[in-house]
Order: sequence, then structure tokens, then C-alpha cells
Amino acid sequence: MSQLIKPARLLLLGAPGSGKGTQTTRLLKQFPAISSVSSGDLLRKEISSKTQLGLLASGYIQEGKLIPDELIINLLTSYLSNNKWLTPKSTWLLDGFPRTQNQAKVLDSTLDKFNSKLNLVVELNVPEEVILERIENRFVHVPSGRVYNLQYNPPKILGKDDITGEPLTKRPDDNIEVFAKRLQEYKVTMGPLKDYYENQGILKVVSGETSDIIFPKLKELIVNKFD
Ligand code: G5P
Ligand code: MG
Repeated sequence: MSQLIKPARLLLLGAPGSGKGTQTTRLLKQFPAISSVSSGDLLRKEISSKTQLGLLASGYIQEGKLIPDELIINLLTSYLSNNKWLTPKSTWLLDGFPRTQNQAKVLDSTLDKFNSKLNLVVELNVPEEVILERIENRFVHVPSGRVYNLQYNPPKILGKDDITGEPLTKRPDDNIEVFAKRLQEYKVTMGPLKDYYENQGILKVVSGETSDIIFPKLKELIVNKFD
């Protein structure tokens, strides 16, 4: 476990299955002061609770399309505000939001109002051929967002969450057809988003075929910047 001296406000970018959720879990263990939120996890909870937003979002997700900016921006900015993350000293990590340049601009203007700023954006760069197999073997625990992979990090009991013992499920968007669409969406939206953060001088890229290779590089970036 390590402590960070400066407030860290991080964003993890990466293709579907690149390991954003996996790296988030590891970072939280290493740096307990960091709080995290995944936009995909929030949406899956809305779907499981059958809210109006969940019903709307589920159609987009099942087709591998992005949720309209306005809906996701409202969901995430409410989350930041409700959890009191909109302060200059808070330390947090975003997984999967912002995902378009427009979302990034709106987030920046929200943070500006609170004298806060995103200060490190890291892209996880994993070869495409490696991630398809991961997705097909993924199981999730929706209430917590915990992710498993039958080879890489299998649950202790097949089909059950390690902590709660509740059932694990497959994501409806984890199949070859939808995955191809999600990857395509990623390729279209990532260029402008990365340009935006590159212009701010806060974008870094870490590459590797496995999460074990990527994690030490990610940790080093964080320690160098915030310790
Ligand atoms: P999500 O939920 O944000 P994606 O597509 O961005 O979904 P995803 O699929 O959740 O990303 P990840 O978090 O990057 O992938 O990857 P992960 O879950 O950690 O790892 C994938 C699998 O690989 C796991 O089973 C893990 O155990 C395993 N694994 C990890 N490392 C290794 C390794 O080294 N080796 C092996 N063998 N396995 C490994 O978004 C879902 C949808 O929500 C909407 C969109 O419709 C989106 O498609 N959405 C938004 N729409 C608009 N704007 C936004 N901001 C939105 N955010 C979400
Ligand atoms: Mg994820």
C-alpha cells in the first residue's frame, strides 16, 4: 500500500477488454485513498434496477453503441457531485468516462467550476488479437463491478462472486458480433479524445499484452506524478 501526496484525478482509456476494470481494482489496493467509478458499471446497475435510464441504455449497449452524450454526462456528473468528488483536493479515478471529446469538454467545464482538474489520462494499449479471447471468457458481478476471467482470474467457485457468493453473469455485449462494433466505436471516438488530452499535456500511454506487464508501468506513472 502507498500514499499519494498530491491529489490524483485520473482517467483510464482503452479498448473494450483492455483491462481498465482490472487495473482499477489493482490501483485501489495499492493506493487506498483513490476512489473510482466505471461508467459501464453504473449503466449496468441502472439496467439491473430497471430504471428509465437503464431501459434506454440497454438497447445501446446490446448493439455495441455509445449512450448519447447527454445521458451519460448527467449520470456521471450527478455521481461526482453526490459523492463529493467535486473539490480541489479530492482524489479519484474514472473508468470509461469521458469517452468522446464532447464528454471531455463538459467534464472539464464542470471541474473548472470547482477549481478541480483532471491531471493524468492513461491509455492502456493492448493488442486487439489478445482482447477478444478475454471478453469471451469474462464473467461479472454486477452489484460490485468485479470482473473475472476463466483463465486469468477465475472465481474461487465457478459462477459465484468471491466476496458475496452471489451469481456471476455474462455481459450481453460480450460476444464476437457486438465486440466488433464496440471496438469500431472505440477507434472512431478515441482519436479526437486523445488529441484533446494530448493538447493539455496530460496523456500517457502504457502498452503490454497482459495486465501483469501493464500494472507496474501504470503504477510508476502515478507515483512519479503524485508522490
Ligand atoms: P464499459 O463497461 O466501459 P468497455 O467496452 O469500455 O466497457 P470493458 O469491456 O469493461 O470496457 P475493460 O474494463 O477495459 O473492458 O476490461 P476488464 O474487464 O478489466 O478486462 C476484460 C477481461 O479480461 C476480464 O475478464 C479480465 O478478468 C480479463 N483480463 C484482464 N487482464 C488480463 C490478462 O492480462 N490476461 C487475460 N487472459 N485476461 C485478462 O462500457 C460498456 C458500454 O456502456 C456504454 C457503451 O454502450 C459501452 O459499450 N458506455 C458509454 N457510452 C457512452 N459514453 C460513455 N462514457 C460510456 N461508458 C459506457
Ligand atoms: Mg470495464
